[in-house]
Amino acid sequence: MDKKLKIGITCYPSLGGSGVVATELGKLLAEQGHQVHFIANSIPFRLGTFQKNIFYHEVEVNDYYVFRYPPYDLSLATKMAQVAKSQQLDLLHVHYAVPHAVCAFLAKQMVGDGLKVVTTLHGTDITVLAQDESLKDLIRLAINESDAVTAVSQDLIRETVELLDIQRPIDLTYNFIDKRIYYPRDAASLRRDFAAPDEKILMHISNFRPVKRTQDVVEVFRQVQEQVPAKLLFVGEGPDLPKMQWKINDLGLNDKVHFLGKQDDIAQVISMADVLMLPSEKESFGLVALEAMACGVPTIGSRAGGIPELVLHGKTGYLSAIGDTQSMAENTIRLLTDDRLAAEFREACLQRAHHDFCNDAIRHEYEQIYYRVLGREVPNLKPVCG
Ligand code: GMT
Repeated sequence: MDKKLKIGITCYPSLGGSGVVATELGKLLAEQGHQVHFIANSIPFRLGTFQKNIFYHEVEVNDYYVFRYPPYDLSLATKMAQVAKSQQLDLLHVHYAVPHAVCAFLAKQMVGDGLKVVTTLHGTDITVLAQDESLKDLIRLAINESDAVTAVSQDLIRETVELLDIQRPIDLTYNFIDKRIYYPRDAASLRRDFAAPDEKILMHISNFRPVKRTQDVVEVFRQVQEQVPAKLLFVGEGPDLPKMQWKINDLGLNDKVHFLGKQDDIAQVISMADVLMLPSEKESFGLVALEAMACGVPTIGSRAGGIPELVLHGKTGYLSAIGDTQSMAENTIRLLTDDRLAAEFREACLQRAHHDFCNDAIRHEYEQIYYRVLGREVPNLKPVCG
């Protein structure tokens, strides 16, 4: 019997951790011989060049003039059902509950119970959107009707259960990194472009939304650079960018802060940094902290959401209460001024990232879930982790 699966994956294809995780998982599954069909409104940005066993189906939206808001969700649900039928998919794995889990539920109504649905909750689909009365009941329905639900941290499971009064089991499946991509790169020459030899580099990478508290990053940096020669590099783009620029200008820090924009090769960029700043208000996991950890860079962050499950306080970084910029600055200074401590943290980061969040092991966890919902025996697919 052919034990390989045909899997439809839907995610947000542009910048964002959930899209990155979904795309990297799809690539890993394809490497294992499964057929992976991405169903989305554009090609996921991390998909890269052609890879065997990967297919892409674009959702076309009907924008008939009576629609004030063209119904993307309905077109996506229909496309999911069409692809499921034409490609004989075993299951749909949807990332981010809104609207993807709801669309998968609709697709299943069209196709029949043979099509299984696995939903992965990533963060604000619960912590923000499930608080919205206009969406709450729909998200609860989509979660309850999925054949399996996974979440990327224990804290996200707790919040889902509490906010939506969910009784069904939710599997914990952490995010992962690919150690073929995320390892300490030689960044000496790139580093020289931004910092003098005696200067340290602080870095923040995100989509600059209010939950990221980028103003705290600037405030921490203001305190740090008064005691340690340093530069601050921002990577990404997003709605808070103008506010950040005003604050940097007001503080007279223009010559010490650089904006690099969106970057593709995050491992190369992170490898320049001495610390990653992640002072978020909400953060179900913090994929960027894992990417930094895998490159040997510790995180200075907040104790929001699932961050403490990833960043070990005093070992792979330092965590403080949300908004406590003074404590964050003190921790940063401690790490930047003690070379022995920094080397210990770097080693602990590499160990933890490459052993506890190995892509092969997490891919195997997802496969076990797939075979379970299909009621099939799990083939022997032992992960290979270093
Ligand atoms: O939930 C979001 O805000 C969007 C989502 C994304 O697509 O980037 O981010 C979430 O999912 C990531 C991947 O699982 C996690 O690493 C992020 O922590 C999480 N973001 C938040 O919880 C704010």
